[in-house]
Amino acid sequence: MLNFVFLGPPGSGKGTQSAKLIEDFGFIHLSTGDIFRAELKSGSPLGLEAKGYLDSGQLVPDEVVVRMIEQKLDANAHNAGYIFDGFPRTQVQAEALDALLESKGMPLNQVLLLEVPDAILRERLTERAKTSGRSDDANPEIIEKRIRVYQQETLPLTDYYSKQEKLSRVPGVGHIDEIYARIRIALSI
Ligand code: B4P
Repeated sequence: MLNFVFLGPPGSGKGTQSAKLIEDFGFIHLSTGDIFRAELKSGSPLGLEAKGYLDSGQLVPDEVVVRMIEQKLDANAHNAGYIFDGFPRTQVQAEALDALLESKGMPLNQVLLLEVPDAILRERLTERAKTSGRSDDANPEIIEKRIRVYQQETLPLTDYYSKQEKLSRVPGVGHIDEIYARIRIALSI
């Protein structure tokens, strides 16, 4: 079992690379962004609660995110392991994930940081807006907000995971397959 976190700014390719890893290795994918968008689409109370945060590029409150992950982990006991994609995004979430995994006797093996310069993130998200229908991709101000929130709230987690000796930095610019090869080397799979 291999459990790891994908850390990276919005548009760094966390979802793109997760899809390839799932296909090849059968990991369970826990993408908090995907889950919120699915809940929103189904009109559930959780989706309605998250909507304002997603639309404005802000983070959904920690207690909501942690509660949701707790439920998904319980519902998904699995051997191959978990990809935590876009979670944790704050120190509170990182500590909650450590506690949750410890309570289940599951290790967090590694944390991969996908590094991509801001200018390329802006290009990718603006391009994705043409097909994704995502309101948070369609507005340049919201994109800037998401990048700022990442730098303020999420980037400090690199220190947290460096201290645990779990952080691997992966350059996230280049062809998707090239980046995938780097990730496989980093994970030794
Ligand atoms: P997420 O769904 O996590 O969205 P993301 O960061 O925009 O996407 P990702 O990095 O996965 O990029 P992708 O592979 O799609 O978050 C959305 C929102 O949900 C947040 O703003 C927040 O409100 C909320 N949320 C989520 N998790 C939360 C949490 N834990 N706590 C609180 N709030 C939370 O790639 C982007 C684009 O680039 C795609 O179009 C792709 O095709 C392209 N691309 C990828 N790799 C490429 C490459 N190598 N070259 C060229 N293009 C590439």
